[in-house]
Amino acid sequence: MHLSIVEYPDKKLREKSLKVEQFDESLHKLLDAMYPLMVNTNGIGLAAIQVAVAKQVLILNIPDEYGEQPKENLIEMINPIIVHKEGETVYQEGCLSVPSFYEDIIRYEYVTVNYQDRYGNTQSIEAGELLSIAIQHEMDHLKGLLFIDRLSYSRRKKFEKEFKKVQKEKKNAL
Ligand code: QAP
Ligand code: CO
Repeated sequence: MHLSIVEYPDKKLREKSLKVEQFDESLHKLLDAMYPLMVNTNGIGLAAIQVAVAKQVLILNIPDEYGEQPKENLIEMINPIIVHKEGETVYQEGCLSVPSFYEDIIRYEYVTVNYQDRYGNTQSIEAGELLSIAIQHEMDHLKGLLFIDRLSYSRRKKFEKEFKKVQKEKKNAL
């Protein structure tokens, strides 16, 4: 299965992802193809819509205390729902679909998420720190939202201006 990252401003990223009903081989093939793509592009989280598949599927691999991302730490979430949220935190987020841009985003500090694994079994996780932020960022993708949508009006304007400038520079370099 060949996958590539859909980048902003592609409208595909605005699609709402559909609930997964079939926990079959095609789901497993998708998950198995998303993992190497995420690792090879230096990602810590990836939603299926970022590879043009509008399904409620996301993967997370938060670096450990040594900055490593062993596959044992991979979390695969299907049909996630936030059932509890608490506190507020700010983190400078990036996104594989908005390469080279980083912005401070406000999120819940802790979340409890119910989801299904690749076999359709119900799971629950209580997350804090970077995992909590990553879950919320990836779940936004399932709703067609990007982290830049959470910027204030003036910060967003500034982002769009910078984005246009970088696009122009990239075009001129060709
Ligand atoms: C979402 O983001 C996230 O611009 C995952 O050039 C962000 O993996 C979760 C990346 C912040 C928690 C906190 C971005 C790689 C990776 C880039 C990513 C880039 C190369 C972003
Ligand atoms: Co993202």
